[in-house]
Amino acid sequence: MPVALLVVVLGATVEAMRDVPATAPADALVVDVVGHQWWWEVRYRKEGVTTANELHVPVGRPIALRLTSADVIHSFWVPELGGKLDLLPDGTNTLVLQADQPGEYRGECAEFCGLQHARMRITVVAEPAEQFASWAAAQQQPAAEPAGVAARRGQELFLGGDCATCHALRGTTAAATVGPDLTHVARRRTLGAGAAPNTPGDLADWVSDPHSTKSGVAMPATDLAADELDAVLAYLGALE
Ligand code: HEC
Ligand SMILES: [Cu+2]
Repeated sequence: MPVALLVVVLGATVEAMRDVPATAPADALVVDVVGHQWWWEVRYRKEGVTTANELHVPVGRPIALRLTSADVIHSFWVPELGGKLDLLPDGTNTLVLQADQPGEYRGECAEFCGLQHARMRITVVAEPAEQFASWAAAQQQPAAEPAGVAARRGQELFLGGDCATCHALRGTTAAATVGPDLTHVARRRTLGAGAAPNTPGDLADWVSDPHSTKSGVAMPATDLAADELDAVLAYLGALE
């Protein structure tokens, strides 16, 4: 009995493995996904879009994820979309997936990668082609110009201080890639790879001390004075 059962399971496994394409179809949307401790960098190179912890995809089109890592081994896993593949620091693995239904699919890092491994989540947002196209068009825009005195001061503080040594804001002088691209941060659903929802209160907590939300993150607590922090928050909160 056990032998017969194993043979059946083996047969089913081989069949399933055949269904997982090894190479990307020609019409696939190519997205680079880079694992970091503990967040996901998401780049649509051809479209000129960079974001984090959120993978937007058009429904019904194959997506070729080019997976790599900036540090240790991570693993991309979105159970409802199938497939699980490692992100290696010294190579690129390609995972092809497709969402047939619009919706949000939760995923996570499936390889222990350090202290906050459990808070390394990713959301796949599958939307109809036109909606995806308008999302991408909005993401291609440079960071919104600050409106108002507080936001303008916030931008100066951001660009002149520590923030710009780790983060990028397209259209400004900030171009660092240590942390997530913040060009359209106000549009994202979560902060810190799913560690907190992206509300004004959580954003304030995160910027003043990210370790209270996600201890051990590679971002220091800020040394900005209270009014400076408010200005930076006014600026970031408007980066739609
Ligand atoms: C030493 C590098 C470093 C500095 C300096 C730094 N950050 Fe970060 N920041 C990071 C990293 C790394 C993350 C991602 C952490 C994670 O999710 O594990 C991050 C995440 C964030 C996020 C959440 C983004 C998201 O989509 O989840 C915001 C907002 C942010 N930083 C704002 C700021 C601001 C404002 C400053 C300046 C006051 C700043 N950071 C300074 C490295 C840095
Ligand atoms: Cu990981």
